[in-house]
Amino acid sequence: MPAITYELIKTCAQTGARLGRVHTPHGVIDTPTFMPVGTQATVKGISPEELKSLNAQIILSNTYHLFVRPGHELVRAAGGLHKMMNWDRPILTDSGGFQVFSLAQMRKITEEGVTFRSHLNGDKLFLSPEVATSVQNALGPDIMMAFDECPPYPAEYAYVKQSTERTSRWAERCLKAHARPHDQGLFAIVQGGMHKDLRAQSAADLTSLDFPGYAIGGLSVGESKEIMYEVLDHTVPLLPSNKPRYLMGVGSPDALVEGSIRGVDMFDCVLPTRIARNGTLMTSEGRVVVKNAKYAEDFGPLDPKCDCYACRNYSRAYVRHLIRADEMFGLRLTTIHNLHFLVNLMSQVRQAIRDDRLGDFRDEFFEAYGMATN
Ligand code: PRF
Ligand code: ZN
Repeated sequence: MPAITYELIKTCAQTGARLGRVHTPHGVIDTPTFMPVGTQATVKGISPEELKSLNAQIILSNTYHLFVRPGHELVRAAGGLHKMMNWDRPILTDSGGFQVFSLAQMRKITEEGVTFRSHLNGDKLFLSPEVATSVQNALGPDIMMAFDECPPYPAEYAYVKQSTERTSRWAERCLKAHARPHDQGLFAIVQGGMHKDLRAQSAADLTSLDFPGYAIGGLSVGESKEIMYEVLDHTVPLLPSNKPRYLMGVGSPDALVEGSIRGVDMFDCVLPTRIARNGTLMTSEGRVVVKNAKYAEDFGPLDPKCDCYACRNYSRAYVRHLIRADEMFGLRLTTIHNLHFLVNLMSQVRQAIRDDRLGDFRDEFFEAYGMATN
């Protein structure tokens, strides 16, 4: 048995959405799913018990960050990521192939890999398909990602073409370097920018190799939502239907629904946790900037339709006060609420697929949430 398998339960008759399960060494993930991001082996401010009580089934962490600090050998010595952070449900790690391009300084890309300086102390470091794979073997997530390059947007066609071809060669090197295929699944990442022929070539290259799952990278990098959905419409059908499909770095509520409709099974994004830390809530009525003066005497819950720990116990007025007074509990409450909002949204999406009415659900949801606001 491979470490990761996908079980299709049903397809929504109204859309193309898939209801399924991803089986991992640390348990089952109901899909479509949203994965909270714990970049540095912690979802900022939230304990594993709290993540469980808001029904998170899998979290994401980052090779780049853990490689730079505290180092993968330290995580290995601690018994792996699950043990070190006391999280016994599935974990996925990104490969560093995105963060090294967005965070590191003085990058130099060659066929061999990427030389860069740490964003923390300027140390000279090197990541390659082999290094990113062995680092992820040491960290021990259930799902690890191939080392890729996410080209910037916009970029010249010729650049995207050579970068995408290199990402395919790198994926093959990751597969060869992977030392734990029996208990860790390695997913490939389809690139190709906004170009349909390059997406098709990338998908053909990668699906000719036997990965247990496929991600779509290189989206949500500054293009419009229309372009992103067009590329998704074109790319998802090129992926095998018996493997999970993961849309990387996408997590606005409307994109979770639109992505699910197009057949995506997994999503991750820092958006809910990042905006929570600047005092913004995702609610059933759209975004609420709870820091604003108009909530000073609002003694209702953060979201009237939510039953999370924060909404059951605390008011907008109290949370606004905590944030203005720089009390960390305020940011913990907004983070708990926003994560619950997206995890719960995906559970509603799964129910709508079960009921063959995800198209209707989308219309109702956008009507209440406001599509343009994210
Ligand atoms: N590649 C990797 N991680 C990613 C992306 C990618 O293209 C994206 C793009 N939205 C987010 N995270 N490895
Ligand atoms: Zn809530």
